[in-house]
Amino acid sequence: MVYPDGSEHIIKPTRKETHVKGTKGALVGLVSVVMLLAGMKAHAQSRLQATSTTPDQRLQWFQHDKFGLFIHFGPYSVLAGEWQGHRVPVGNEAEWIMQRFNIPVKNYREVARQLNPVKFNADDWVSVAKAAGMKYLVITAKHHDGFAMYHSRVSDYNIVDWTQFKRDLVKELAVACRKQGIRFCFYYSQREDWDDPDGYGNNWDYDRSKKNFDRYLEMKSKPQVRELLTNYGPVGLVWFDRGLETRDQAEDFAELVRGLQPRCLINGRVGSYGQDLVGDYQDMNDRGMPVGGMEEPWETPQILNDTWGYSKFDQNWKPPAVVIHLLVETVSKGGNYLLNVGPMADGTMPAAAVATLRQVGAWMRQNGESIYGTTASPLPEYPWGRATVKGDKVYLHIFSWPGDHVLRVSDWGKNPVKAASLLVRPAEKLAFRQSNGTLLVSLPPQIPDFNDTVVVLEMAGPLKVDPPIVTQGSDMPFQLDYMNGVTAGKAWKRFNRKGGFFISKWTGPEDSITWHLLVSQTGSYKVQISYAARAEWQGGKYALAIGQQTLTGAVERTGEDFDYKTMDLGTITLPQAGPITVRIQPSASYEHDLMQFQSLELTPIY
Ligand code: H79
Repeated sequence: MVYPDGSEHIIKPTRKETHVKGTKGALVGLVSVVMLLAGMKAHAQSRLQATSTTPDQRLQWFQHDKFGLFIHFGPYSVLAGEWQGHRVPVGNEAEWIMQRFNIPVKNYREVARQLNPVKFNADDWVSVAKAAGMKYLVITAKHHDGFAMYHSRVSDYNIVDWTQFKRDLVKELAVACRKQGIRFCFYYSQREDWDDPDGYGNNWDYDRSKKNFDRYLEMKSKPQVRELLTNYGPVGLVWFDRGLETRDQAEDFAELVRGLQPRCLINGRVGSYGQDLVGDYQDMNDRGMPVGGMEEPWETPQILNDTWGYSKFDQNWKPPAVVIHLLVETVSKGGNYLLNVGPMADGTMPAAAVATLRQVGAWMRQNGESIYGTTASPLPEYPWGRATVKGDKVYLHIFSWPGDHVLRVSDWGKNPVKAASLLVRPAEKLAFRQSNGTLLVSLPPQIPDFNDTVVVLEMAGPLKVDPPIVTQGSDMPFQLDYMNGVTAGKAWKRFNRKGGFFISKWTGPEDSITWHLLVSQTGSYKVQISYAARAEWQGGKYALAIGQQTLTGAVERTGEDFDYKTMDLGTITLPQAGPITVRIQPSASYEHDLMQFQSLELTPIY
């Protein structure tokens, strides 16, 4: 298949699989020899580095497309939030109903038998995504309940062999996606399986002490992922959930995906939530939104009401404006918005969800230019809205229209503007002027779009914004972290379930974090740094420049990933009030990350 960007997506024939498996053994063997030779150092090197595509190439479409449709559909959709008179409260996930009421496997299996979405039409679902301006679709091929929504040869607990419906829903979606130009992707819960005595989660039917998780991985989870990557054409991404126990297990899954479809993306939840990223990009927590922009590719899974799987009780639908604002906010922070619909048991989508997505789509048809292909904006979150950026264009998204029809864009600096207009009325130029670092744009008196009116600014060059200034109250420490710091080189602002927001990926002196401080209290300061480092990163040197003074530090092992510790770096003196720069960077080039940086604290002492 050739994609619109000209790239080709090749699925390796299954024949090759055995080959990949064979070399994997050899590769692991090689890695262990290298590890023996080089001590712990090789440990930091993932065995996944030798693939035919780079993460940048794989991520191109994802970072351009921004907006995807998540679909949660399975036996839980039949129950629709109710089991024997017990209701899943609104606000809780209806697809968790089996676990919530400890429904015995034999009963849930009967529910699954009743799954018969007679009104299902793959083209209808895909056209809902298409009409909304979404570019990829992620279907739950198997959720935690263990039921496969495609024709699996691994287990007959699947929609074709188990139900009277007998159709391969995933296959029909894959075909419809290809026809309509939407990237086909699937969700697969690789660890949780409430139907299988060896999967995670079911402690009401099964004796957990007898659980053989390896058996589950080898006999069901991996073989099913293999089927899905072999029989359904090119897959845009695999959306794993809830992580795995060890890094090795996660790398096994990543290797399985790479071996079959080298261009297919892998989301961050393939690996343990307590460890650094194994996949291609990171997912926020369910419905999570970062504070400030992330520099690593990321996505937020979001819902239209308050559940993923359909609940007949939940009518708490977000209005189109809220969906548009969340999309814009996500994109303004460099992320992707994966928005869920839970279809009903008959195979149709709730009318309210479809209506909302159509309205979002109407907005996208007019304003898509301000979403697709944009990058994170360096401008702050404004009370009136958000900004997105593409090359020399800045898009100002107005969520709340100023009463005096003058839009005030603070923190603008001195960036020269060539022209301003509404995105939907390019011919009518808007008057603007700059005053003391604020850009003022004159808006028309009538609000063109109550959801979000976009003003496009044509610039003479890329937007440059002054770094944040970190100020100080009396006796207050300077707290220097990812939010107020500026990264350079490979140092990246990132997120991890356990690690929270942090900065890492820096390996050499050209990679740094800088803060701009305004000192008001002169005198002595205690300097402390908080970071996490694996054993094999121990001894890495870094330089910490505070104004004219430089401290050097050596990285100490703190434990596993994200086991942050706070270390004393000594005392310094800040003799003068006024601006100073603080910068931290690796002193030499390393084969590995310097550290997972959390914060630097300068505390006044007397
Ligand atoms: O598929 C959707 C969720 O079912 C899945 N991820 C999204 C994409 C998910 N897996 N785990 N979790 C979400 C987090 C689990 C939260 C829980 Fe609970 C809190 C499980 C038990 C308590 C929420 C509340 C679910 C049941 C009750």
